[in-house]
Amino acid sequence: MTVAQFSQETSGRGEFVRQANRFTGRVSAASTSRPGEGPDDQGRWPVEPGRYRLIWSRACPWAHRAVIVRRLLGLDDVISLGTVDPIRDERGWRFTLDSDGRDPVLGAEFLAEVYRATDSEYAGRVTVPALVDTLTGRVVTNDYPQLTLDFSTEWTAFQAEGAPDLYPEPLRPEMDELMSEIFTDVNNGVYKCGFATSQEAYETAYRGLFARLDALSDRLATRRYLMGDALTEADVRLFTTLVRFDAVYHNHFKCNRNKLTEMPVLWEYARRLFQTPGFGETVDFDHIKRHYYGTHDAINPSGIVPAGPDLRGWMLPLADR
Ligand SMILES: N[C@@H](CCC(=O)N[C@@H](CS)C(=O)NCC(=O)O)C(=O)O
Repeated sequence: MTVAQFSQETSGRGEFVRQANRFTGRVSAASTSRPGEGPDDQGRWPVEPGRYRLIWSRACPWAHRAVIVRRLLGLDDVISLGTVDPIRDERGWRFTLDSDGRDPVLGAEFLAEVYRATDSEYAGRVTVPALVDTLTGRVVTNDYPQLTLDFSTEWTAFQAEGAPDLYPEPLRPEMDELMSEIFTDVNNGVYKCGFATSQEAYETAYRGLFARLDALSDRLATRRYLMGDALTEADVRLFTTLVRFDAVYHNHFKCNRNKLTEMPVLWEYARRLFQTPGFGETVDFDHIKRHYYGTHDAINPSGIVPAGPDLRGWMLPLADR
């Protein structure tokens, strides 16, 4: 019998069906709440520098996305950052990287404490990223796709001067469609390959993944970035999967038609992003590898972390373009 990594998120046909995001609060420039207050009557939390804390794992692609966007927009001093240990124990994400094993701002040892303080009935997986209100110690949101768009659109008053517009209004319809395809086939596609418990579900996800990567490669053959000449959130979203591809997904999740290094357009594109400020310095291959290989016991029961691949290629010079 095949054992699912997440049985509650596995369909009768062996497909991985990701849980919904439980907390969907939004910090909004339109909130009528005053500083220090909770959400207004429309559920909007006030934009307030220094108030919210982003909790991430350096291993997690969904959380990594938020950290890159935060950095590109110059919000590092506005929204603080807490980092969990890449290895979860049976109580979930831990703050063991902090000196006394507690997040210095939230005082919690486990992220699960923060989730429980927000919803004592919460029974799903406790996930990163999570944006936490430091005044009440409650989760505002773990809705990772909306979180980063809100960093771009709601926090403009606190962004660095000259910060890029990562979600330009005229491009939104096309970007939304593209990001949805990237989510389904690539970001979540690698998980659907890795966590499938039937051959058919795996092969369907595998075909979808590589067909989409081929299409993205064609698109990028004539453009510097997915939406043209300027970097957008679509690039951030694709990058966090590409940067994990050879180190983890190719082997651990059986996404092995090709390595990223064997797809020339995507490899050049991913390296270009890696070498762009805001990207490479937020990548931690050690955390990435230890997390995936060390915590998915259903698909890697030994917990052995592969020694490879050789990662020096990420800093290879780029083609003139
Ligand atoms: N919030 C989303 C995505 C975020 C997510 O899956 N994060 C992973 C790390 S990459 C996580 O926190 N997993 C905790 C767990 O599996 O217990 C979800 O619930 O599926």
